[in-house]
Amino acid sequence: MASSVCTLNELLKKTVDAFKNEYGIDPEIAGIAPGRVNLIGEHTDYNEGFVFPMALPMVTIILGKKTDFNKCRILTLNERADKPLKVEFALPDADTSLQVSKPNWANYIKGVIHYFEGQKVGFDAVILSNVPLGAGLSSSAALEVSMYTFLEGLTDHKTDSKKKALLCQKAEHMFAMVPCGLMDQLIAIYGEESCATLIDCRCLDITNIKIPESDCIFLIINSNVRHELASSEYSVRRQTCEEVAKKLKKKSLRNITLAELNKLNSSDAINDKAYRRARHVITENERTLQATKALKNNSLVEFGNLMYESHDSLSQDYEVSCEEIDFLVKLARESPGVYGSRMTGGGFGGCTVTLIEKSFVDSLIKKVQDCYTKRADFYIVSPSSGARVVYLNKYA
Ligand code: GAF
Repeated sequence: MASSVCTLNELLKKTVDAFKNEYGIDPEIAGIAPGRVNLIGEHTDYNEGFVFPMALPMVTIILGKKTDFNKCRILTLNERADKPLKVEFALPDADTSLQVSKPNWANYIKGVIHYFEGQKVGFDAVILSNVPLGAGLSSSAALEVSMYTFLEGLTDHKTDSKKKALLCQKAEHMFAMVPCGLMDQLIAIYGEESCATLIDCRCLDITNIKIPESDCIFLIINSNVRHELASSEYSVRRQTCEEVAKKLKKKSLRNITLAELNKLNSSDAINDKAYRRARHVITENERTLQATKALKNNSLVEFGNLMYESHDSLSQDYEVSCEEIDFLVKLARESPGVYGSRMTGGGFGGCTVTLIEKSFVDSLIKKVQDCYTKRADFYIVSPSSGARVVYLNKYA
């Protein structure tokens, strides 16, 4: 059976109760932001390319209340910890600034407070999330964007949405030391019910495309593996792409055609690995645009085939998949009712996303449970809304 995602109201209620229990008062404001699943367009965002994600019904909630002290007190009900975790730090003044320190999760929050455009205020808060952590479903951006949204609610300061995404990304670069692209922050803000979102990461054009009604759904399968090299290899991929673009005197791979890349390759100016990395990015951009058109035209067979091609390119050319994820995609590929399947997110573990006819979901789940030797989790997901502020009087 697929895990049922608890409703937003249930999650909010749980977070409100935890806040009252911890601080003995009622919370006033909640900032909410979703995780995401990327349907196609992987490792293209930091190459100024195209991505096509959708926001998930799973969200991170940060709720709380402004205080009169220059202090931030935060309790997180992290699903992986056996007991709630707390952090407390002073707000910076004219002579100090927030410092990166342990625990690491708090650095994402400190980074957002540091870059928040509005007035810095002290607060008490509780965080609760049902976005699976470290599973390639963008739990980090959900944390950053929910924090930023919470601060907007507390201070009545509204930042322009694209700027907000960029500031959250900067928080991740500078405080969590992760050189991520911008897809996750943008979709956490711009996600819309019933739609997947085409993002042009060069000019930040955002187009919500309605997913046509059909007998199919998107099924996420969490491999529950996360290989250690994920973060170091991400930086290496990014650097390789930048080097190839530089060799062709271009700002990014977005401006390079396959013919130009092949010419560079035949002059021996790049090695085979760099060639394959760049080929993935260039072809993935093409696939993403084709997939968007296919979805608009309700051509699910074409969309699914592009998902498979994307996976093969990520696995063979970009080399960011792993044995477990390749196995899950292969199982899906061999199963009836499946249109397409691929890894999603940064890679080296995490999740697959599969486009499948509703009536075949149970049999695929059963097959994975029988054949995959580790524990897998399953989520049937539909596209959901982006970040929002909730005023909590009715939950008090
Ligand atoms: C991670 C990054 F955070 C994104 O910016 C993106 O590059 C993705 O990996 C790969 O497409 O989620």
